Amino acid sequence: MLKGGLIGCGFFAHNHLHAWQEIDGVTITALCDRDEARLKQAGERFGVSRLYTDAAQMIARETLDFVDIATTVKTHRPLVELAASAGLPVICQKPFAENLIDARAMVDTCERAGVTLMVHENFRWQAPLRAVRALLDIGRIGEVFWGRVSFRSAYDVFSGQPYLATSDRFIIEDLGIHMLDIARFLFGDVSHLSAATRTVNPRIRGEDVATMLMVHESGVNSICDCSYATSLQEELFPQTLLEIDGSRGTIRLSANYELTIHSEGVTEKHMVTPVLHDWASRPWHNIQESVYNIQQHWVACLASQRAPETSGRDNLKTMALVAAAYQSAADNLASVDVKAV
Ligand code: NAD
Ligand code: 89V
Repeated sequence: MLKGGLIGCGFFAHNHLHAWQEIDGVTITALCDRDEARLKQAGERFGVSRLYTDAAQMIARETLDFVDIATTVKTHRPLVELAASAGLPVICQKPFAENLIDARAMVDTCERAGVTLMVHENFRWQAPLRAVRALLDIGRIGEVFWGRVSFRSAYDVFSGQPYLATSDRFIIEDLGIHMLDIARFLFGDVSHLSAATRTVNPRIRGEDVATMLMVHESGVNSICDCSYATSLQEELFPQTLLEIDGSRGTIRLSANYELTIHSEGVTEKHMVTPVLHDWASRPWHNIQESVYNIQQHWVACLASQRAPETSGRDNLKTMALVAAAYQSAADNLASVDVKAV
């Protein structure tokens, strides 16, 4: 049985903890949070009695097989480095780092220490997105030449995650990062990117609308568009919609998980509704299912000594897209050579 220690018992960590409880071969034996009330509440809710307000103490006193970091971004680098210095495999929530310098340093530190590092970049683990990727892999629509990854909503994310309203950077760093990672997952790595941003909601500090245009190394052209200022007749939070055009047809992932495949003149429709785990709640169940999926993948990777799909090194490429998007938006939609970022 793998023993994990979780650092950061806030809003999102409860999803990690529920998922760990459901996955075979793993158990969370210790929790850490600087906030004693949150720590105690999580300990009671998940039946964990080894509680720490200091991560270094937890790592020194416990016998752990890995560390799961679910704090916000500013603490990621010191905590990842702490785990690596103790020789422990480590999971780190997204956004992995505030900048590429920190991100590269964290990857180097873990590689030097010989510890596995996975970024908890879970959106690509959503079942509907995996279903689309499987169709692309078998060539259902021929050679893909165009794609769109879209997330448009007016959901009040700030009530659960108040820090999102006060950070200088908002939607690209928090949500666009998922969209960019999905674009990489579906269409491959990116050579050039241009972006434009807007701040529509006057009560927040960062940008809440972003549109990114990419040229992928595969030749695919794609658009990632995201907004938290878009009030639709039907609120679709937190669904990611897809449009993909290929030489033999098209794939659309539309509202409420309706998948349409139009290939060689024949149209098929399927529902690819996410599983509702018994601890999950709508509309978050889509994300909650992906948390379970990525953590199950982590356990399988540790067992087979495989690099996780969203390893730290892999995530540097998604981080580079985030940096390129802010760079382009600040420079009037300039085309950014992603390798030079
Ligand atoms: P939060 O502020 O609710 O929780 C973070 C917790 O970490 C707090 O309780 C805080 O006291 C604790 N903490 C901070 N530094 C610490 C340290 N050095 N040692 C111990 N405890 C420490 O934040 P949240 O909303 O749960 O977000 C956490 C992370 O999860 C963020 O990076 C966010 O972007 C990410 N997130 C991911 C998803 C997803 O789907 N992948 C969804 C929501 C949030
Ligand atoms: O997944 C996330 O990172 C979240 C949310 C989907 C709410 O933007 O912050």
